[in-house]
Amino acid sequence: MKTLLMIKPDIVERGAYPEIIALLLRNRFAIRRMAMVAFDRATAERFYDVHRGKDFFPSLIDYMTGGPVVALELEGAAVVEDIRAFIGPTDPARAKPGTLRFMYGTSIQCNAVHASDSPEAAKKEIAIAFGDL
Ligand code: FUP
Repeated sequence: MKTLLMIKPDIVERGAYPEIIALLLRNRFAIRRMAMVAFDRATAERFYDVHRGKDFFPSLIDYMTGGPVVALELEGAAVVEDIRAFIGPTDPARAKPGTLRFMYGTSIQCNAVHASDSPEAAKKEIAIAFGDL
């Protein structure tokens, strides 16, 4: 099973992404591919298609296109649920110590990382992030 973890632009901008990669490796997540990618608006909108029309959508797209992200393809038997547990809930204020969003998130929007929420979403999101045809 594969999934996508994405480190968001403000974390990349402030140079904290190597720490997150180190934490992933420490926690024995297997990284299969990794790339720094600058999303254009159309690509970011396709990535967050399920949120199109919501009030936070324009702001989310501004944020996600504000600088490059680091995309990581992870592989493991239960990696979709394991990485979701490791990042914590969407709102960093509700996240538990030890989770990436607790450690690096500053608001619901600036919550440090994204991880696919199902194997189907992972397939779509990996293809978008890595530009697979
Ligand atoms: P998650 O699966 O935890 O990334 O959360 P969602 O798919 O619900 O939301 C995707 C992204 O939309 C979040 F990471 C941040 C943004 N968002 C907001 O900015 N405000 C909200 O109220 C909800 C989500």
